[in-house]
Amino acid sequence: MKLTALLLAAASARAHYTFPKSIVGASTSAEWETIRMTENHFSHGPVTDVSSSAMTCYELAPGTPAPKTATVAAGGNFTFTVDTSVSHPGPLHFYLAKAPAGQTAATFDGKGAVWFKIYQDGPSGLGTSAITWPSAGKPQVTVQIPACVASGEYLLRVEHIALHSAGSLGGAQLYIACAQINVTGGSGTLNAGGLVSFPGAYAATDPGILFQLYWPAPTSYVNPGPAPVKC
Ligand SMILES: *[C@@H]1O[C@H](CO)[C@@H](O)[C@H](O)[C@H]1NC(C)=O
Ligand SMILES: *[C@@H]1O[C@H](CO)[C@@H](O)[C@H](O)[C@H]1NC(C)=O
Ligand SMILES: [Cu+2]
Repeated sequence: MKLTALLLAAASARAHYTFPKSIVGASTSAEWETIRMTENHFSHGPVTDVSSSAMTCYELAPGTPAPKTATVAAGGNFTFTVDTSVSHPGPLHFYLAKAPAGQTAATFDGKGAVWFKIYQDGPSGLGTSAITWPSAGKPQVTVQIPACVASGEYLLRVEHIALHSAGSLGGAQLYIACAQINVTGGSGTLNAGGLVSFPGAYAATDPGILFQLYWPAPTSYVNPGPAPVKC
């Protein structure tokens, strides 16, 4: 009995994931070197309350920055490694928030209406029993930093929403982390428009959060949050 419970706990911990390292060009960081250590760095467990303060960056110790800020060219790619892989089905999102004047990526807490979405994806196989998202099984996830953002320091927030249990309220599992980045060579022409806050941008009843993945086979999926910005 006890052994079964332990094995089940171990199996479910393996099914969860974190985003511990960054890769920019040829440079791979150490774990939690450019990414703020998350509360689930050991358990790998998700955020399930979209109104919780953990929705910002899921930090283990808010106020403690990552040791380094990664430099990335606007228009270039930023990769988060996944420990060990995106093992649940659901959408991948990336958001940026610019550090306000007088602050750096290291000092910025990401609170308030500061975030804009730069990427979201949708599923294939809607209406069938084989709905899949592009990130399924990936050991790393990559986003292109828009060429039109202003140069400067930002928090880059990765969010994967696992939908396998999302058919009941509070069942969606959100896997979140924030990297500290320094964007260089941005044109600064982007008007990001209505910025959103985390927590705040999502409600537990949003159709992309409270979502029945299996039967009857869903024929559409609406990503929560704002539309991604376009250059
Ligand atoms: C940047 O990332 C995108 C999306 O993952 C990928 O398609 C593209 O090949 C990457 N570009 C480079 C130069 O790595
Ligand atoms: C960010 O990049 C700018 C331009 O290259 C540089 O002057 C600045 O020192 C960098 N800041 C950090 C924290 O890396
Ligand atoms: Cu899991």
